[in-house]
Amino acid sequence: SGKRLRVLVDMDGVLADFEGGFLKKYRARYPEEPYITLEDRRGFWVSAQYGQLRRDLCAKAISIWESKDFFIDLEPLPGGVEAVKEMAKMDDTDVFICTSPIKNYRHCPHEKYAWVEKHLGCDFLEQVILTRDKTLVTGDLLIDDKPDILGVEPKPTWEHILFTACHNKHLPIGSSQRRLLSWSDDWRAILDSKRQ
Ligand code: BVP
Repeated sequence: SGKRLRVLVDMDGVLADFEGGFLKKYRARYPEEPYITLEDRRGFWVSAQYGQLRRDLCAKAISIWESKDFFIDLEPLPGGVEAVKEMAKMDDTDVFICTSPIKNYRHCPHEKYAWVEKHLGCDFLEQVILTRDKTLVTGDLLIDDKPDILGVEPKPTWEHILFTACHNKHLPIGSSQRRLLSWSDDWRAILDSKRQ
């Protein structure tokens, strides 16, 4: 079997429960304000949907993930940490965590590294890629819950596998786009389909 397989795995919404963590802390901080249940979430941007609910709720939503301890406190999504650890042990396979930090850098980049150390171990810190443009990163697969992954490179090397999340589960699946429904779904078959 030919060259090594390189898998890029997103963090928020794929390994870490951004949506659940957001809703819990938003409701605790703003108990009198309206909120959007995970069942009613539509669109990748939480801030945009809260802004549509009421104009001032956009800033209140942003205040949640800009707060200290938001990213480090995120719970792992079921099976994600186990899958990534297993993937990393497979022959001829390189796994990287590929995640976009928010532009307010006070806490987020630090806490993303701390989360990886806490849940995957300090050896895994070698595998972290923080970038606002994932199209510049080369790989065979990118497992990510964001439906549209755009950047300066018009032809990224990876195949985007859409990881199902509350905000994207109603989207019609594009002609050729493949999905991973959860970490209980057959991620090994998706990896095998890319091996030479
Ligand atoms: O750091 C996360 C949270 C943030 O964008 C980043 C998405 O990274 P990837 O999952 O693509 O790697 N984020 C920001 C906003 C609004 C900002 Br204004 C949002 O609504 N949702 C969201 O995830």
